[in-house]
Amino acid sequence: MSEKNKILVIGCNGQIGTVLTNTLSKKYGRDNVIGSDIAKPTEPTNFIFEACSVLDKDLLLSIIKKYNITDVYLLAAYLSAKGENNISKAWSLNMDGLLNILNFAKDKLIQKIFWPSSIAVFGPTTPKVNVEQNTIMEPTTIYGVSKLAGESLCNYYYKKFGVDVRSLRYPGLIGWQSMPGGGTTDYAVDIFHEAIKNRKYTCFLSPDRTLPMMYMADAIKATIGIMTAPIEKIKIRTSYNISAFHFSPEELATKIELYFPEFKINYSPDKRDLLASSWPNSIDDQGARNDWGWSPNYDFNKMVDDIMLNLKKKYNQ
Ligand code: AKB
Repeated sequence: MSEKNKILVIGCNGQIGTVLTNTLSKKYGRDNVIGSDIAKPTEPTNFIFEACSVLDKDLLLSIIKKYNITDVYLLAAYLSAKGENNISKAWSLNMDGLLNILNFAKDKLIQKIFWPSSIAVFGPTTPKVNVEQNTIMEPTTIYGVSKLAGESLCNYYYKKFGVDVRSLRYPGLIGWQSMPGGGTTDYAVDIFHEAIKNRKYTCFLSPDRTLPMMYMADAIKATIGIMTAPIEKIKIRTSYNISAFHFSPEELATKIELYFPEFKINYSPDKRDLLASSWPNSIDDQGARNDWGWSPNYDFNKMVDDIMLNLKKKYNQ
Protein backbone atom coordinates (compact mmCIF):
# COMPACT_ATOMS: atom_id res chain seq x y z
CA MET A 1 0.00 0.00 0.00
CA SER A 2 1.40 3.38 -0.95
CA GLU A 3 1.43 6.51 1.23
CA LYS A 4 -1.66 7.76 -0.55
CA ASN A 5 -3.89 4.76 0.15
CA LYS A 6 -6.85 5.31 2.43
CA ILE A 7 -9.03 2.49 3.66
CA LEU A 8 -12.76 2.42 4.41
CA VAL A 9 -14.16 -0.59 6.31
CA ILE A 10 -17.94 -0.75 5.98
CA GLY A 11 -19.44 -2.74 8.86
CA CYS A 12 -16.61 -1.96 11.30
CA ASN A 13 -18.66 -2.98 14.38
CA GLY A 14 -19.36 -6.54 13.21
CA GLN A 15 -17.61 -9.79 14.07
CA ILE A 16 -14.96 -9.44 11.35
CA GLY A 17 -15.02 -5.65 11.12
CA THR A 18 -14.07 -5.16 14.78
CA VAL A 19 -10.86 -7.17 14.40
CA LEU A 20 -10.04 -6.18 10.82
CA THR A 21 -10.36 -2.42 11.34
CA ASN A 22 -8.17 -2.57 14.43
CA THR A 23 -5.54 -4.64 12.58
CA LEU A 24 -5.55 -2.35 9.53
CA SER A 25 -5.19 0.70 11.74
CA LYS A 26 -2.16 -0.81 13.51
CA LYS A 27 -0.66 -1.67 10.12
CA TYR A 28 -1.38 1.53 8.20
CA GLY A 29 -1.93 4.18 10.88
CA ARG A 30 -5.02 5.70 12.47
CA ASP A 31 -5.40 8.51 9.93
CA ASN A 32 -5.44 6.08 7.01
CA VAL A 33 -8.28 3.88 8.25
CA ILE A 34 -11.92 4.94 8.42
CA GLY A 35 -14.53 2.61 9.89
CA SER A 36 -18.21 3.02 9.18
CA ASP A 37 -21.29 1.33 10.57
CA ILE A 38 -24.89 2.26 11.28
CA ALA A 39 -24.18 2.87 14.99
CA LYS A 40 -21.17 4.25 16.85
CA PRO A 41 -18.79 1.61 18.28
CA THR A 42 -19.37 1.04 22.00
CA GLU A 43 -15.64 0.90 22.84
CA PRO A 44 -12.99 3.52 21.98
CA THR A 45 -11.40 2.81 18.58
CA ASN A 46 -8.00 3.35 17.00
CA PHE A 47 -9.53 4.52 13.69
CA ILE A 48 -11.68 7.37 12.43
CA PHE A 49 -15.39 6.56 12.67
CA GLU A 50 -18.19 7.72 10.36
CA ALA A 51 -21.81 6.63 10.93
CA CYS A 52 -23.28 5.47 7.60
CA SER A 53 -25.37 2.68 6.08
CA VAL A 54 -23.98 0.99 2.98
CA LEU A 55 -27.40 1.61 1.44
CA ASP A 56 -27.00 5.38 1.81
CA LYS A 57 -25.20 5.97 -1.47
CA ASP A 58 -24.93 9.77 -1.15
CA LEU A 59 -23.50 9.72 2.36
CA LEU A 60 -21.09 6.94 1.36
CA LEU A 61 -19.91 8.97 -1.60
CA SER A 62 -19.34 12.02 0.59
CA ILE A 63 -17.20 9.90 3.00
CA ILE A 64 -15.22 8.47 0.08
CA LYS A 65 -14.54 11.99 -1.23
CA LYS A 66 -13.87 13.52 2.21
CA TYR A 67 -11.04 11.06 2.96
CA ASN A 68 -9.91 10.28 -0.62
CA ILE A 69 -10.69 6.60 -0.01
CA THR A 70 -8.86 4.18 -2.29
CA ASP A 71 -9.60 0.73 -0.76
CA VAL A 72 -12.99 -0.43 0.51
CA TYR A 73 -13.63 -3.52 2.64
CA LEU A 74 -17.38 -4.13 2.44
CA LEU A 75 -18.36 -6.31 5.39
CA ALA A 76 -21.94 -5.23 6.10
CA ALA A 77 -24.23 -8.23 5.49
CA TYR A 78 -27.26 -10.18 6.69
CA LEU A 79 -25.96 -13.66 7.58
CA SER A 80 -27.64 -17.01 6.94
CA ALA A 81 -30.00 -17.48 9.89
CA LYS A 82 -31.10 -13.84 10.14
CA GLY A 83 -31.56 -13.67 6.36
CA GLU A 84 -34.15 -16.46 6.39
CA ASN A 85 -36.36 -14.28 8.63
CA ASN A 86 -36.19 -11.28 6.31
CA ILE A 87 -35.56 -12.22 2.71
CA SER A 88 -36.09 -8.78 1.14
CA LYS A 89 -33.86 -6.98 3.65
CA ALA A 90 -31.15 -9.63 3.29
CA TRP A 91 -31.21 -9.35 -0.49
CA SER A 92 -31.20 -5.57 -0.45
CA LEU A 93 -28.38 -5.18 2.10
CA ASN A 94 -26.23 -7.92 0.56
CA MET A 95 -26.75 -6.92 -3.09
CA ASP A 96 -27.51 -3.18 -3.23
CA GLY A 97 -24.61 -2.48 -0.88
CA LEU A 98 -22.24 -4.37 -3.16
CA LEU A 99 -23.63 -2.71 -6.29
CA ASN A 100 -23.10 0.77 -4.76
CA ILE A 101 -19.43 0.03 -4.08
CA LEU A 102 -18.81 -1.67 -7.45
CA ASN A 103 -20.26 1.39 -9.19
CA PHE A 104 -17.93 3.72 -7.24
CA ALA A 105 -15.00 1.63 -8.50
CA LYS A 106 -16.37 1.58 -12.06
CA ASP A 107 -16.52 5.39 -11.91
CA LYS A 108 -12.89 5.43 -10.66
CA LEU A 109 -13.84 6.98 -7.30
CA ILE A 110 -12.09 4.10 -5.49
CA GLN A 111 -9.37 1.67 -6.63
CA LYS A 112 -9.81 -1.66 -4.88
CA ILE A 113 -12.61 -3.60 -3.15
CA PHE A 114 -12.69 -6.52 -0.73
CA TRP A 115 -16.05 -8.29 -0.53
CA PRO A 116 -16.57 -11.53 1.39
CA SER A 117 -18.43 -14.51 0.01
CA SER A 118 -19.10 -17.64 2.08
CA ILE A 119 -19.32 -21.42 2.10
CA ALA A 120 -23.07 -20.69 1.97
CA VAL A 121 -22.74 -20.49 -1.85
CA PHE A 122 -22.67 -24.29 -1.73
CA GLY A 123 -25.82 -26.34 -1.27
CA PRO A 124 -27.12 -29.86 -0.78
CA THR A 125 -26.13 -30.92 -4.31
CA THR A 126 -22.48 -29.86 -3.77
CA PRO A 127 -20.10 -32.72 -2.86
CA LYS A 128 -19.58 -32.78 0.93
CA VAL A 129 -15.82 -33.37 1.22
CA ASN A 130 -12.89 -31.24 0.01
CA VAL A 131 -15.15 -29.11 -2.14
CA GLU A 132 -13.35 -27.75 -5.17
CA GLN A 133 -13.32 -24.15 -6.35
CA ASN A 134 -15.61 -24.82 -9.30
CA THR A 135 -18.36 -27.22 -8.37
CA ILE A 136 -22.15 -27.49 -8.24
CA MET A 137 -23.53 -24.42 -6.46
CA GLU A 138 -27.25 -24.52 -5.69
CA PRO A 139 -27.59 -22.71 -2.34
CA THR A 140 -30.80 -23.08 -0.32
CA THR A 141 -30.52 -19.95 1.87
CA ILE A 142 -31.18 -16.37 0.74
CA TYR A 143 -27.77 -15.51 2.17
CA GLY A 144 -26.14 -18.15 -0.05
CA VAL A 145 -28.21 -17.05 -3.05
CA SER A 146 -27.11 -13.43 -2.52
CA LYS A 147 -23.46 -14.44 -2.07
CA LEU A 148 -23.51 -16.51 -5.26
CA ALA A 149 -25.13 -13.65 -7.20
CA GLY A 150 -22.59 -11.25 -5.62
CA GLU A 151 -19.71 -13.44 -6.81
CA SER A 152 -21.08 -13.26 -10.36
CA LEU A 153 -21.54 -9.49 -10.08
CA CYS A 154 -17.91 -9.06 -8.93
CA ASN A 155 -16.68 -11.17 -11.84
CA TYR A 156 -18.86 -9.20 -14.26
CA TYR A 157 -17.56 -5.82 -13.02
CA TYR A 158 -13.98 -7.10 -13.24
CA LYS A 159 -14.41 -8.44 -16.78
CA LYS A 160 -16.52 -5.59 -18.16
CA PHE A 161 -15.06 -2.56 -16.36
CA GLY A 162 -11.72 -3.77 -14.97
CA VAL A 163 -12.88 -3.25 -11.35
CA ASP A 164 -10.24 -4.65 -8.98
CA VAL A 165 -12.57 -6.55 -6.65
CA ARG A 166 -11.18 -9.42 -4.57
CA SER A 167 -13.13 -11.98 -2.59
CA LEU A 168 -12.88 -14.99 -0.25
CA ARG A 169 -15.44 -17.67 0.58
CA TYR A 170 -15.16 -17.50 4.36
CA PRO A 171 -15.89 -20.67 6.32
CA GLY A 172 -17.38 -20.30 9.85
CA LEU A 173 -15.21 -17.76 11.67
CA ILE A 174 -14.31 -18.09 15.34
CA GLY A 175 -12.71 -15.37 17.42
CA TRP A 176 -12.69 -14.16 21.00
CA GLN A 177 -12.60 -10.36 20.47
CA SER A 178 -16.06 -9.95 18.90
CA MET A 179 -19.40 -11.74 18.77
CA PRO A 180 -21.07 -12.92 15.56
CA GLY A 181 -24.75 -12.24 14.94
CA GLY A 182 -27.36 -13.97 12.81
CA GLY A 183 -25.16 -16.79 11.48
CA THR A 184 -25.40 -20.57 11.61
CA THR A 185 -21.78 -21.10 12.67
CA ASP A 186 -22.21 -18.68 15.64
CA TYR A 187 -22.49 -21.64 18.03
CA ALA A 188 -18.72 -22.17 17.76
CA VAL A 189 -18.13 -18.73 19.34
CA ASP A 190 -21.01 -18.80 21.87
CA ILE A 191 -19.88 -22.18 23.25
CA PHE A 192 -16.55 -20.76 24.50
CA HIS A 193 -18.20 -17.88 26.39
CA GLU A 194 -20.82 -20.18 27.95
CA ALA A 195 -18.20 -22.80 28.88
CA ILE A 196 -16.12 -20.19 30.69
CA LYS A 197 -19.03 -18.40 32.37
CA ASN A 198 -21.44 -21.28 33.13
CA ARG A 199 -19.67 -24.58 32.25
CA LYS A 200 -22.62 -25.60 30.07
CA TYR A 201 -24.02 -24.94 26.61
CA THR A 202 -27.12 -25.87 24.63
CA CYS A 203 -26.15 -26.28 21.00
CA PHE A 204 -28.58 -25.46 18.20
CA LEU A 205 -26.81 -27.79 15.75
CA SER A 206 -26.71 -31.62 15.81
CA PRO A 207 -23.69 -33.16 17.56
CA ASP A 208 -22.23 -34.54 14.30
CA ARG A 209 -22.84 -31.43 12.11
CA THR A 210 -19.30 -31.01 10.73
CA LEU A 211 -18.54 -27.64 9.11
CA PRO A 212 -15.47 -25.87 7.68
CA MET A 213 -14.12 -23.37 10.23
CA MET A 214 -11.27 -20.88 10.64
CA TYR A 215 -9.71 -18.83 13.43
CA MET A 216 -10.32 -15.08 13.13
CA ALA A 217 -6.58 -14.35 13.07
CA ASP A 218 -6.32 -16.43 9.90
CA ALA A 219 -9.41 -14.85 8.34
CA ILE A 220 -7.75 -11.45 8.85
CA LYS A 221 -4.47 -12.81 7.45
CA ALA A 222 -6.30 -14.09 4.34
CA THR A 223 -8.25 -10.84 3.89
CA ILE A 224 -5.21 -8.57 4.08
CA GLY A 225 -3.23 -11.19 2.11
CA ILE A 226 -5.54 -11.13 -0.90
CA MET A 227 -5.87 -7.33 -0.78
CA THR A 228 -2.10 -6.77 -0.75
CA ALA A 229 -1.26 -9.48 -3.32
CA PRO A 230 0.07 -8.15 -6.67
CA ILE A 231 -2.80 -7.78 -9.10
CA GLU A 232 -1.43 -10.39 -11.53
CA LYS A 233 -1.63 -13.06 -8.81
CA ILE A 234 -5.41 -12.70 -8.50
CA LYS A 235 -6.72 -15.13 -11.10
CA ILE A 236 -10.19 -15.80 -9.68
CA ARG A 237 -12.57 -12.85 -9.68
CA THR A 238 -15.66 -14.62 -8.39
CA SER A 239 -14.35 -15.65 -4.95
CA TYR A 240 -11.55 -17.91 -3.66
CA ASN A 241 -12.16 -21.02 -1.53
CA ILE A 242 -10.13 -20.75 1.68
CA SER A 243 -9.84 -23.37 4.36
CA ALA A 244 -8.18 -24.11 7.71
CA PHE A 245 -9.89 -27.08 9.47
CA HIS A 246 -13.30 -28.59 10.15
CA PHE A 247 -15.06 -30.02 13.19
CA SER A 248 -18.44 -30.98 14.62
CA PRO A 249 -20.04 -29.58 17.82
CA GLU A 250 -19.22 -32.81 19.69
CA GLU A 251 -15.57 -32.61 18.64
CA LEU A 252 -15.41 -29.00 19.86
CA ALA A 253 -17.11 -29.96 23.15
CA THR A 254 -14.46 -32.69 23.68
CA LYS A 255 -11.68 -30.08 23.31
CA ILE A 256 -13.45 -27.75 25.77
CA GLU A 257 -13.74 -30.60 28.30
CA LEU A 258 -9.93 -30.74 28.38
CA TYR A 259 -10.06 -27.28 29.99
CA PHE A 260 -13.25 -27.76 32.02
CA PRO A 261 -13.91 -31.46 32.77
CA GLU A 262 -17.28 -30.52 34.31
CA PHE A 263 -18.45 -28.86 31.04
CA LYS A 264 -21.84 -30.20 29.86
CA ILE A 265 -23.27 -29.83 26.36
CA ASN A 266 -26.91 -30.47 25.40
CA TYR A 267 -28.24 -30.55 21.88
CA SER A 268 -31.45 -28.89 20.78
CA PRO A 269 -31.11 -28.60 16.99
CA ASP A 270 -33.36 -25.92 15.50
CA LYS A 271 -33.95 -24.66 11.95
CA ARG A 272 -30.31 -23.53 11.75
CA ASP A 273 -29.31 -27.20 11.73
CA LEU A 274 -31.14 -27.59 8.42
CA LEU A 275 -29.21 -24.64 6.95
CA ALA A 276 -25.92 -26.13 8.16
CA SER A 277 -26.86 -29.54 6.73
CA SER A 278 -26.85 -27.99 3.25
CA TRP A 279 -23.20 -26.90 3.52
CA PRO A 280 -20.05 -28.97 2.92
CA ASN A 281 -17.89 -30.58 5.63
CA SER A 282 -14.56 -29.46 4.18
CA ILE A 283 -13.10 -27.22 1.48
CA ASP A 284 -10.22 -27.51 -0.99
CA ASP A 285 -8.31 -24.21 -1.19
CA GLN A 286 -5.50 -25.07 -3.63
CA GLY A 287 -6.36 -22.07 -5.83
CA ALA A 288 -5.69 -19.52 -3.06
CA ARG A 289 -2.54 -21.38 -1.97
CA ASN A 290 -1.13 -21.55 -5.50
CA ASP A 291 -2.17 -18.13 -6.80
CA TRP A 292 -1.30 -15.76 -3.93
CA GLY A 293 0.39 -17.94 -1.33
CA TRP A 294 -2.42 -18.42 1.22
CA SER A 295 -1.85 -20.74 4.18
CA PRO A 296 -3.39 -20.68 7.67
CA ASN A 297 -1.30 -20.36 10.87
CA TYR A 298 -3.80 -22.02 13.20
CA ASP A 299 -5.05 -25.61 13.36
CA PHE A 300 -8.01 -26.68 15.53
CA ASN A 301 -5.94 -27.32 18.71
CA LYS A 302 -3.92 -24.13 18.42
CA MET A 303 -7.09 -22.09 17.96
CA VAL A 304 -8.80 -23.60 21.03
CA ASP A 305 -5.68 -22.95 23.14
CA ASP A 306 -5.47 -19.33 22.01
CA ILE A 307 -9.18 -18.61 22.56
CA MET A 308 -9.10 -20.18 26.03
CA LEU A 309 -6.02 -18.17 26.99
CA ASN A 310 -7.59 -14.90 25.92
CA LEU A 311 -11.13 -15.50 27.18
CA LYS A 312 -9.97 -16.75 30.58
CA LYS A 313 -8.07 -13.47 30.93
CA LYS A 314 -11.10 -11.49 29.78
CA TYR A 315 -13.37 -13.21 32.34
CA ASN A 316 -10.65 -13.12 35.07
CA GLN A 317 -10.35 -16.89 35.40
C1 AKB B 1 -23.11 -17.94 8.72
O1 AKB B 1 -23.14 -18.88 9.55
O2 AKB B 1 -24.10 -17.47 8.17
C2 AKB B 1 -21.76 -17.39 8.33
C3 AKB B 1 -21.21 -18.02 7.09
C4 AKB B 1 -20.95 -19.46 7.04
O3 AKB B 1 -20.97 -17.34 6.14
N1 AKB B 1 -20.83 -17.56 9.39
